[in-house]
Amino acid sequence: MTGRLASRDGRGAARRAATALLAAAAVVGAAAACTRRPPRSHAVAIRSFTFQPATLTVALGDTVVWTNEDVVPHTATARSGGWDSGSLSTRQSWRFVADAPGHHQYFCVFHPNMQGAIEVR
Ligand SMILES: [Cu+2]
Repeated sequence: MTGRLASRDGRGAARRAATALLAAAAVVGAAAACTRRPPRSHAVAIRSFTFQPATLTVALGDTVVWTNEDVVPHTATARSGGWDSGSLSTRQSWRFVADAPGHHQYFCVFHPNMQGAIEVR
């Protein structure tokens, strides 16, 4: 009687362990199937005549949002000519969706010494 009960408990424990293993395998499988993360948004502050951060690495599909925190207008303008925020006044924002991989160097047309770079991977 005691032996049979112990044996039955043993089978139950084995079944529970097997269930736990299957659950763990399902979690690992789900993680592997979901390697692409949803798009993110990255903020670049234009502050004290600098882009902060000056360099940024983002994933394809991510958005970069520049916000002018200075009291004078600035731009975020690609050296390639591919994109341009136009003049951003105080507290104005402009967003860019990183839709092509590559290295984007940009600057402010009003203050060309203001420079930044976006790396899209
Ligand atoms: Cu500027």
